[in-house]
Amino acid sequence: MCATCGCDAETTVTMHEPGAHMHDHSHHEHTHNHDSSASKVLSVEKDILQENNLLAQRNRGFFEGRNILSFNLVSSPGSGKTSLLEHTLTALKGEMEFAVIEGDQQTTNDADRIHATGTKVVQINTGKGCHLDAHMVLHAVQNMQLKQNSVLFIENVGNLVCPSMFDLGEKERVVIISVTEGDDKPLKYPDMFHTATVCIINKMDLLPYVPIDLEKLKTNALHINPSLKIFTLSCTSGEGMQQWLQWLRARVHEAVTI
Ligand SMILES: Nc1nc2c(ncn2[C@@H]2O[C@H](COP(=O)(O)OP(=O)(O)OP(=O)(O)O)[C@@H](O)[C@H]2O)c(=O)[nH]1
Ligand SMILES: [Mg+2]
Repeated sequence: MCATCGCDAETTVTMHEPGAHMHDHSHHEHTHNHDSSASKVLSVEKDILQENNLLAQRNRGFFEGRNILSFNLVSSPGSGKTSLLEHTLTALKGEMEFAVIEGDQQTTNDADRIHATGTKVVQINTGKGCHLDAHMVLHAVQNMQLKQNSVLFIENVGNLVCPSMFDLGEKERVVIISVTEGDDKPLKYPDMFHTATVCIINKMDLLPYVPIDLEKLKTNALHINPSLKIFTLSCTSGEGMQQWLQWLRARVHEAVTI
């Protein structure tokens, strides 16, 4: 259960009996009752998101004022966010100025990995929190002395649900999914794919070993969000990496006047 975002407030339990129709609402039971305590939970959630949106706007202004192109990297735990950053930062070193904000519940492991590439990095530990929010990012960037005309990557906490609700003020939201996660994930976690602008399908080197329909995964992602830009790559073998790097170069060129 999430301790900070109130995202359990609308939990529903759906029971499927053999032969029952999938969308039969008579089989839906809400785990909370509709009394005053439930409505309090909902209004707190609304307040949290409203406050977050205001701070996200502030971040957006901060980034735009300094011509900083910002990316929010989101995925399930372990899909390859840090691996993608390690490859990207190493490959494009010297071509452009980068900074990274790392979000994890605990440890500085990911910040250490980014630091090893020679990139400026700040680690945010969210404790029991399951996502980064705009306030955490605002606080981090105020202490980072980000350069004008630079690129900021924000690696969110590994979680395919809650980070979708929290705008950080980013320009691009990149959802990463690895082939080991199954082709139905965009349908089961639609908010993340709906709010993303880019989708990276990672761990393509494992494709021969896992029962997944890659075309179905792409079709499902595009069904949720037809404007998603999709890349297939492997951080391990390097296949497909050049297409991502080329797109990133072009995107930075378009957005950042160096
Ligand atoms: N086979 C294979 N393994 C990969 C690939 N990319 C990442 N991995 C491995 O997957 C594991 C998780 O990678 P990370 O980059 O730490 O994933 P993450 O999304 O940053 O994880 P969290 O920050 O914990 O959510 C590591 O053991 C990586 O070596 C890939 O393309 N192929
Ligand atoms: Mg990571």
